[in-house]
Amino acid sequence: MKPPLDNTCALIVVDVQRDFCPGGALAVRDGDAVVEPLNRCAALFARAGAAIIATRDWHPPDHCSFRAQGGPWPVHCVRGTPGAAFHPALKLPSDTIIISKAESPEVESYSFFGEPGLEQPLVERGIRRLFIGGLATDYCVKFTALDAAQAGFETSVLTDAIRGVEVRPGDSERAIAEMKAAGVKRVRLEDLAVGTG
Ligand code: VGL
Ligand code: ZN
Repeated sequence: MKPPLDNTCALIVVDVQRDFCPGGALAVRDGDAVVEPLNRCAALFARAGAAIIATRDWHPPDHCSFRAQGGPWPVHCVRGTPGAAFHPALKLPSDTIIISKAESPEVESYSFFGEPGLEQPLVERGIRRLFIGGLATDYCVKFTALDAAQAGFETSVLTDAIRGVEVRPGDSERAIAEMKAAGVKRVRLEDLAVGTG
């Protein structure tokens, strides 16, 4: 029996931004397929009194992860540009907590927990269970989930609300295996529709 969703839970919607969706600067194949399931999750979590957090990759124009600076990626998610905006169909409640990451030029951060202490406000709110979905399975979703588990949260990845970059084919599968080995649970949306609603 799974405990129902309640205010000890939080949904983390990772980087559902235009640049990671088809047509974007660093498009993830089928990246926009996460929008609809995450919209349903957000509604479910809001109804259960759970917190909703949305992260966004929010780079300065000269970020170290860009090729011109010697990094691996094309320019993407430059703060304030249309490519850095959330996917237009993503529906988040007005009290969603928005966390920007990888904001300083010289630091890459694939994880929500990139800066020390970011888990503290969650702990103080009594949040113990984190459910993670979004983009990309093999980068920001993976590192956020690994850090969450490491920080002591009961951590689940929403397997039908994630998609990977797949720089090498199989990266997403390997990322899921790594998360599993670190104690991250795999949860499908249909498993979440619990409680009395
Ligand atoms: C991401 C590559 C570069 C991600 C961010 O959100 O997974 N991937 N920057
Ligand atoms: Zn980035």
